[in-house]
Amino acid sequence: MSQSDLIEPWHIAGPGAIGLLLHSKLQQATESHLFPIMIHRSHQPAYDNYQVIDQDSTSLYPIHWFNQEQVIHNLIITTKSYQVLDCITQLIPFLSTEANIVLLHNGLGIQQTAVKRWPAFNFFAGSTTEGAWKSEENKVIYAGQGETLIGSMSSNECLWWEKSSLSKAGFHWQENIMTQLHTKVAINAAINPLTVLFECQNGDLLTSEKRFSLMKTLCQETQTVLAKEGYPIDTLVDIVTQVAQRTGANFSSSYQDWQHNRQTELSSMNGYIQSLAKKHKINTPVHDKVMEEVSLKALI
Ligand code: KPL
Repeated sequence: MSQSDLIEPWHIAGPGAIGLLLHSKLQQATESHLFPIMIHRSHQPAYDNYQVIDQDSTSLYPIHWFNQEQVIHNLIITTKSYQVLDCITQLIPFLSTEANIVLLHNGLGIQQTAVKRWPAFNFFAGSTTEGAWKSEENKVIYAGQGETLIGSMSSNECLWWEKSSLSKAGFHWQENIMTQLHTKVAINAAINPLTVLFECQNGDLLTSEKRFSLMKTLCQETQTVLAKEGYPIDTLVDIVTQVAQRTGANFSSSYQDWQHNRQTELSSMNGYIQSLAKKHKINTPVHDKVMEEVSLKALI
């Protein structure tokens, strides 16, 4: 991470629930000259503050919106995976030449494309288990505390991480973030499409023989593909079973996208596994069939 993290504010693109939650954490952690700046796609946001509501308190935060006049040295992107490349393209005129860019979306594939397309930027990838949703445009319900992990896509070091605004805001540095993200994508590829196909909660994948057996086959295919790619996971079925148990009452993010008529991020989950399979000339018939069936009911 270039040292501009210590002296320039972070910009956040994507004022969804996670974007606003991270904004609130950065704002709490930094001095006013480093307060984060929010970027709205339309550049005409309708609100200038928002509430974060958790179990025992409600806090109000002001928002400083990006007005296309500042140079962006540090950027966190919390949009959906399929919006990331367009988002960077639109911000190119405002980004400093060696900007730090943190990509914080579900799935994989987009991160690697971004690094190849814009080699001068310092790219970081991350993953968050924070649970938040919006009850209104500017009201965030903080439903479950989680962790936000960030790591570099080019080197494992970040010498001044402890002093950085991101660290002060409670984010954690993760060496080998790509290994972490491959395990996460393997879990998503086994759970997410099936919850859309069977219109069920995560835990319901464990209670029917048919669903569980499909989940197991997806895991086997993914394991073969990821081992070839250099990310071996020995016990994927066990890992996925534990996650489905732990998040049993959750509706997966893909299920929620489908329910709200939004595009899902399955192209960056199962689609990513399929693209690696193609590269290594491995057949993944169950991924292919599941994706074909999901695409008949949802925008993947
Ligand atoms: O990450 C998830 C998602 O829904 O995208 C899981 C782990 C499946 C939890 O719901």
